[in-house]
Amino acid sequence: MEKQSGRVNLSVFQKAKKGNYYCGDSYFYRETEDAFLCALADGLGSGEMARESSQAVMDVIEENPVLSIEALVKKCNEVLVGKRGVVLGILRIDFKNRTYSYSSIGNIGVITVDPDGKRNRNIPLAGYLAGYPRSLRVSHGDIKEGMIFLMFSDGVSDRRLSSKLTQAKTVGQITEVYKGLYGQNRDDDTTLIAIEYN
Ligand SMILES: [Mn+2]
Repeated sequence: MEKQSGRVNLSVFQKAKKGNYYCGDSYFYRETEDAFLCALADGLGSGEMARESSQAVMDVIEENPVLSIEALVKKCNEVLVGKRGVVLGILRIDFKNRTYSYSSIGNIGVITVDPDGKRNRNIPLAGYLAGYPRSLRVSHGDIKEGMIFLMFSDGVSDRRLSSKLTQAKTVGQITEVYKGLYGQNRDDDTTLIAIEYN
């Protein structure tokens, strides 16, 4: 999946765990005049039930794209009552203020790569969302042209996201190279989203 218009380029590599039809990971993105929003959820376990939870959370985000990250997480939590839990990452880029913010609950990885190649790996909060309130940490920063964000489920080991991989020229190349090197190696549902701000 690739998007190459607007201010943000995006490329996604997604595959279900070996032998599964349903991928338990779901993602959503949307770009408007004001902002870019991207979210990734990994339903606990795998298969159809995992998919149901991660998709329910993406539906909430799709229906409420202007809410703050904190408010989105709260709403996502509400929809999970009686369902399997999820881990969740949300990234928002605000074009007017030229800032970004993201939050990760549980094992959704976020790596930022500055235009000069400096990488920063977010340490996600432990745990998961499962219908009860929980604390949250939101990271903020100023966006720079050429900045890259990688958001990925735990089917992607961050050891595989080497600086060589992130030096690729386009987001499409990042996911292509990943797929070529590790695409067959899937002990878990795998989603890698590469995002570049222009
Ligand atoms: Mn997983």
